[in-house]
Amino acid sequence: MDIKEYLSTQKNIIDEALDYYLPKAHEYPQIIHEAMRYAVFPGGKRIRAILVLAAGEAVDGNGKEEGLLQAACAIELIHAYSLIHDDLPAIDDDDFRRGKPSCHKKFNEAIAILAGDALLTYAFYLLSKIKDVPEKVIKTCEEISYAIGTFGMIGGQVVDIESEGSKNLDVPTLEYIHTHKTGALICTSVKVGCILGGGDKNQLHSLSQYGKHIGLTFQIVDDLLDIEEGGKNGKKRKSDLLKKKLTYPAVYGVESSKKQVELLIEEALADIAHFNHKADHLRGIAQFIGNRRY
Ligand code: GRG
Repeated sequence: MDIKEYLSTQKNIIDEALDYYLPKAHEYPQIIHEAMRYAVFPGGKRIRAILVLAAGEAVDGNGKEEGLLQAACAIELIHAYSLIHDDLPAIDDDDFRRGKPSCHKKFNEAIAILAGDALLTYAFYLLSKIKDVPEKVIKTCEEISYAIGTFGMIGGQVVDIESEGSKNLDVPTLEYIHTHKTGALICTSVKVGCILGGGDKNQLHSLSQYGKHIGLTFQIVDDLLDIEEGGKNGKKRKSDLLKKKLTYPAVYGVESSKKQVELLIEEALADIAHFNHKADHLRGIAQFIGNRRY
């Protein structure tokens, strides 16, 4: 299996589905639908959505493809919302995202805030449309809403903002920020794939561990890319160094951070070692996350 080929094929599937599910740009009031689509297309790696599909495959979710795809798109819309809000002047104040003006620069702040809110709202509308037993759909909504709320992504973002500029290199705070701000949505993507794919309790536990390990890895690698590429990762985005952010390389140094990435990927692979070949895509994604250059 060539992981790059797999990721590219899956990204196309996700892009087509997002285009199908999202309100069309010409629908009234046009500006909000244009802004939503502007933030979603052309996308990034779509890694969270791909994780939903790969986790569904790992638990042999045959016949569950449509629900998995809807959940994958919902998670990608939530990711897009978080990026719009993250770029706002009140948060990270970034003028560029994915190589083009960020949403508030292209439109204006009010529309960007509302486009983020609209993507978040639409994500749950999409989840409510999944045709599966109600318990699974409710469990999926519970899982996602918890992961992106104050005990997950928003909690991580709040602590990140609060710790900005702090001179204390506090390791527990750093871990909290990484596992919540970035890790929670990544981990929940894997768990949702398992739930909607029909995985059992033991599989959910193993995949949850895998999700935690790759989620933390994802942000450490992001920190490393930010340093190595001098902030180029976001294409003209302000680097973490400039923002005096608490990052892994700032606390542990570059070499030790790279070592931790290697160890975390080994742990992620060990978490799913007892799964059969249907988890090979999850294995490939873990390695991709550890080695990614973008
Ligand atoms: C309600 C104000 C408000 C905020 C919501 C903004 C926010 C909470 C959380 C921020 C979460 C965030 C932006 C985390 C950064 C995670 C990260 C590394 C993003 C980049 O992800 P990639 O590399 O991006 O997957 P692509 O472009 O590939 O999709």
